[in-house]
Amino acid sequence: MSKVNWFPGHMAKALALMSKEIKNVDMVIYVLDARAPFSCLNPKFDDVCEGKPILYVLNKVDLADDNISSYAKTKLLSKGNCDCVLLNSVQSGTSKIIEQIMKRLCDNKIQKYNKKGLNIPLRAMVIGVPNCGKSTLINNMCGIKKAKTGDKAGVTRGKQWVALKNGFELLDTPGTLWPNLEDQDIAKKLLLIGSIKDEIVDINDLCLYLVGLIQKYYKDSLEKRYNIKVCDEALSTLDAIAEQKHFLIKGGEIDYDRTCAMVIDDFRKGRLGKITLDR
Ligand SMILES: Nc1nc2c(ncn2[C@@H]2O[C@H](COP(=O)(O)OP(=O)(O)OP(=O)(O)O)[C@@H](O)[C@H]2O)c(=O)[nH]1
Ligand SMILES: [Mg+2]
Repeated sequence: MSKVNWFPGHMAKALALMSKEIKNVDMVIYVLDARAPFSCLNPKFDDVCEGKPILYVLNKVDLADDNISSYAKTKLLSKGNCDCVLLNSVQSGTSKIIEQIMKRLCDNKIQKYNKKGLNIPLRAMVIGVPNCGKSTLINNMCGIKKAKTGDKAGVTRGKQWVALKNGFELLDTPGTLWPNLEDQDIAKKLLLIGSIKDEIVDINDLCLYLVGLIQKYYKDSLEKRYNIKVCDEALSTLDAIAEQKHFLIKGGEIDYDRTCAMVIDDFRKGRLGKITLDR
C-alpha cells in the first residue's frame, strides 16, 4: 500500500483554532475511538491541551473489545490530571456521568470562582481525530441534536459552542490528524475506523491488513460470520471468504474489490463482533 500521509489544510487551521481557544476553557474532553484507542492519540494534542485537566472518553465501546477498553482506561489514567470513561454515545443518556466528572476535574477552578462570588459556567473543549464521535457525544450530553454528525471523516468544520441545560458550555471542534503520520500501522487503523478518508488508498491492501489482524486475535469471529476456516495467510482467508460468498468474476476469478469492501464494511458496522485493532 502506498504511504498514507493525510493532513489537509483545514486540519492545520483547526489545530491553530484549538490552540487559541484553549485559553477560554477549563478542561478538555478528549474523545478516542475504543476500537483503536492508542492510534487515536494525536501527538499534536499534547501541545494543544497545555496542562488542562483531561477527560478521556473511550467512545464506541459497543463496537470494541471490552478487555482492551479496560486496559486502555488504566493506561490513560496513568497520565495523571485526568479521568476516563467508557461510553456508547449513540445510546441516549449514557453521558450523564460526565457532568460529575467535569465538576471533580475542575474543582479548584469552581472553588476559586465561588470565593469571588462569580457564577461562571464550566467550559470544555471537545477534541479527537475525525469520526471518533465528538459531535455525537455533545448531542448526547445536550439531550437533543445540536451538532452535525455523520459516518465519515470531516463532518464538523469550524468551531461550534453548545450550551448544556446546567449551564456548562462545550466547544465542538473539527476532527484533526497530525502532519508526518509516519507509523503506517497507525495510518491503516485510522483508515479502518474511518478517521482518514479511504478514497485515497487501495482498499484491497487495507482489507488484507484487517483480515491479518482479526485472524490473529479474533479468529472465531471470521469463521462464524463467513462460515470458513481461517488460513495461515490472510490472502488465503480472503479467498475462502470470497468463495463461500460466491463473489467471483468472469472465468471464476475472485472479485477482490467486492469481497474487501464487504469485509471492511462488516468490521465498521460491528457485524464481526466487538473488535479492537490496538494492543
Ligand atoms: N456504534 C457507535 N457509533 C457511534 C458512537 N459515537 C458516534 N458514533 C457514530 O460515529 C459516526 C461519527 O460521529 P460524529 O459524532 O460525526 O464524529 P465526529 O468526531 O464529530 O467527526 P468529525 O466532525 O468528522 O471529526 C456517526 O455515524 C455516529 O453515529 C458510539 O458510541 N457507538
Ligand atoms: Mg463532528
